[in-house]
Amino acid sequence: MPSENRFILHADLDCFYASVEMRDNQELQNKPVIIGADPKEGKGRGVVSTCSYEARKFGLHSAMPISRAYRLCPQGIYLRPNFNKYTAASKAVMEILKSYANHFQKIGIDEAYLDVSEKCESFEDVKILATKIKEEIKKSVGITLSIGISTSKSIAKIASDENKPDGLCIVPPDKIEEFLAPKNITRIPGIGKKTKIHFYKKGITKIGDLIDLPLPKLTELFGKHGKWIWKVIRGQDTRKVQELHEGRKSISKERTFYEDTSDFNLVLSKVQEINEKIHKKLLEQKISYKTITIKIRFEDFQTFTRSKTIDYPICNKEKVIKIFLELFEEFLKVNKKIRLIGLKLSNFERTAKIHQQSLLKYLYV
Ligand code: TTP
Ligand code: MG
Repeated sequence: MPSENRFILHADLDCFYASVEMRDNQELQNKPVIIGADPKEGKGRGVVSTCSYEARKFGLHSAMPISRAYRLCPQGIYLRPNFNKYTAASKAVMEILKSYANHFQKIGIDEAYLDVSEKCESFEDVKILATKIKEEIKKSVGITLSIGISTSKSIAKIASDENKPDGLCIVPPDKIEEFLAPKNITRIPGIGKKTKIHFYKKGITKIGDLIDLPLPKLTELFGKHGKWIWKVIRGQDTRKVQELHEGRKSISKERTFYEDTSDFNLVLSKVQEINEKIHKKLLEQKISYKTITIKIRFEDFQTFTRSKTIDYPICNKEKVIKIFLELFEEFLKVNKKIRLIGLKLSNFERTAKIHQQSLLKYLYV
């Protein structure tokens, strides 16, 4: 289906953990509620997991050291997380969201994409549907969420953040450029803290600075990022809404170093970073794998892959690192710098196929 004929929703719960706590204790409503480590009157270690919108007015946000949060907002109500409650609330929300979608994809504990192209004919239809979804979740789970709607996943995601909390933001194709222009480039998925520096150096900070650049110019400046950006800002991100396991046989990620390197610790830390990301997705979707493949590209572009297949499906990031080290060993003696490193996990099995509960626990350490 051409991307302009799709209707994609991105749903994201508002200050999720804090919302659940406020739902369960009326006294917390409209107060600065902070979920995270114990602040110990400013001496505590650890970070803020999330906080209510009241607390955000004091400058608090996720991942902020709890000691700093306490200094900024000593009158806040500081609570330890209660994950069982959040998991139950997430499950209830996801079931409702899924029931409204033609295609559904859960992302993490409080986010999901819905493709509703087969049940809606216009943005007006989608708006009615989104309003209904919001009402049902509020009524049966007791918390609010924000929904972004557009014709692609990336624009829907940016839109869900637009009018938080309890927001609804619709971006039809002819409004995409206008919607994106004033936003910082880091709102484009894939442009993180590190990549943004490359853009800033070229005087590009806002998405509007990119809109008039033709595709060849963008690829010349930013390589594969250029092509991706060009597509995203035109609403041409054609990624499907689908669970990871649907039609997918492997998951892989690779990283090119900013400068070719012979520092093994750097290589290993990149692999660990990739490994964490991949496992986050696999764990969410309860997928295990039997084959681990590594990819190495040297400074002269010579590229090698090495694989190992084990007898039983696992989902164990420590084991992957062990196998990586095993497979990498033969390259330790190569007297060339490394340009790229990659990791692929394949030969998938849905966890449901593994029957032994005790084994399951062992595999998901
Ligand atoms: P988010 O959706 O990023 O944040 P949020 O739902 O709290 O707030 P927003 O209204 O801006 O969407 O994350 C969902 C939950 O994940 C959040 O409630 C707590 C948890 N989380 C952490 O524990 N640490 C973190 O650094 C982040 C970002 C989230
Ligand atoms: Mg959220």
